Amino acid sequence: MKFLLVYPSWPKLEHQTPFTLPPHGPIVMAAAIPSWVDVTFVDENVDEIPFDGGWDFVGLSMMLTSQQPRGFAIAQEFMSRGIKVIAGGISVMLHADEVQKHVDSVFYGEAEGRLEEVFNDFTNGKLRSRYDYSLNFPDTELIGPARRLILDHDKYAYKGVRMVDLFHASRGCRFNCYPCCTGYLGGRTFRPRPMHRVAEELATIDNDKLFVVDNSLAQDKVWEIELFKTMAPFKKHWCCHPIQDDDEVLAAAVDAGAWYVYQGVDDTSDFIRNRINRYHQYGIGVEGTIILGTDEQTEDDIKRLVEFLLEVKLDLAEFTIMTPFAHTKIREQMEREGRMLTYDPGMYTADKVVFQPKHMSAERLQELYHWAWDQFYDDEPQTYKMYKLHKKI
Ligand code: B12
Repeated sequence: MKFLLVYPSWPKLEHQTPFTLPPHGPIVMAAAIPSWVDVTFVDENVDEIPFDGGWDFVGLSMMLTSQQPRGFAIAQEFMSRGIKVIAGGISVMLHADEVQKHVDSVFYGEAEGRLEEVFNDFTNGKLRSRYDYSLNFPDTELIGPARRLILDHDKYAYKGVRMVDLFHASRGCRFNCYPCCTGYLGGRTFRPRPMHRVAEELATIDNDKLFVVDNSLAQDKVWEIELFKTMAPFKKHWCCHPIQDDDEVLAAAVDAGAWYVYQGVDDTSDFIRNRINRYHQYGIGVEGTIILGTDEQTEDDIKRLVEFLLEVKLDLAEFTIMTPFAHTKIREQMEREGRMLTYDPGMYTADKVVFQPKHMSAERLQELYHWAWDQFYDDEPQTYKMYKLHKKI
């Protein structure tokens, strides 16, 4: 049976350096597909979709809300050829009812241990319109090494440098931060993968650079140190979301090859300044992920924030406009206060204003977004800062 798994393209952030990272959800999902299925994968961010490849069944994997308009057009192309389409992934879980209108079947939840049933149903002509495993997380022991061989690795390079490979050591998140929906998706209980499974997967990765995509590594100190000890022998350089601010943890992270972290920076507090200094003291770089347009920020605060980022010598900065994505605390607040301006998924790219800001007009926030990128990278362009970060390793 010929199954085509498609990852629809999405627009990059305006101002962002145009490189593409390899996808993660689709290759983790593909590892759970029964061995009797012949799988081909296409990432439309780097390749053309082979619509007429003689496919029996098509899967759409969608991570971002902004992938949906393209995803639905792709589904339509295949369905008009009489081919059944199933959709899964983060964006499908966040918008299941909407997605349901555009595909034959919606898969809601994590795929491990569930796909034998889906493919058997399809083969027997009994594909269901919805597979709902939202409240039923699989045992993390079932998460095998992601199926990286279905990726065309040559497509994921920038100026001749191979991009990171994505990898995860846990699911779920015990934090519940205002702009984030991961607690809704993977549950508020931290679910680590068994260390022998982590090591098994690391042994299959031929790239020396990784992005550890776990929501936050700072979930459990004992686990974090054990993870770093497991990673150390593989001699990778890796970036990740926040690491716990603790000497023992940071030292273990450095031993294991910590390269840089993505650190949310929404204000100019001493807490944030100290956090950045501590990473730097340990030789760990910091890419700030900066959300513009929170209710706490006036126009002056945004200007001060960008000065602060230069002062604390952030290695890189990624600015986004606050976006009240579905199933987040900030979305609930904006809806309660009647401040949502649009629900058009194509606008949810994180570089467009989709809500009414508290202290300025939507137009002014949009202008400040462009200003922030230009101002931060005025002296040293993004490509040069990226080059410096790469030179560290
Ligand atoms: C990796 C990642 C990225 C990578 C993606 C690389 C790539 N090429 O795809 C990068 C860094 C590019 C990225 C960018 C962004 N991201 Co991001 N990202 C993630 C992250 C951290 C991990 C996703 C992941 O790998 N999960 C683990 C995998 C295994 O889980 P999964 O995808 O759900 O897959 C499982 C199931 O869903 C299922 N499945 C998946 N596909 C399919 C298909 C079928 C057919 C079936 C049956 C099943 C199935 O099987 C899998 C195994 O069980 C998530 C947060 C999180 N922890 O989930 C945010 C997340 C997806 N990102 C988010 C956001 C906001 C962004 C940005 C918009 C803004 C930003 N700067 O963060 C930007 C994009 C900006 C732009 N316009 O370019 C939001 C989503 C918001 C939304 N509703 O759109 C998330 C949820 C984080 C959050 N804070 O809320 N991101």
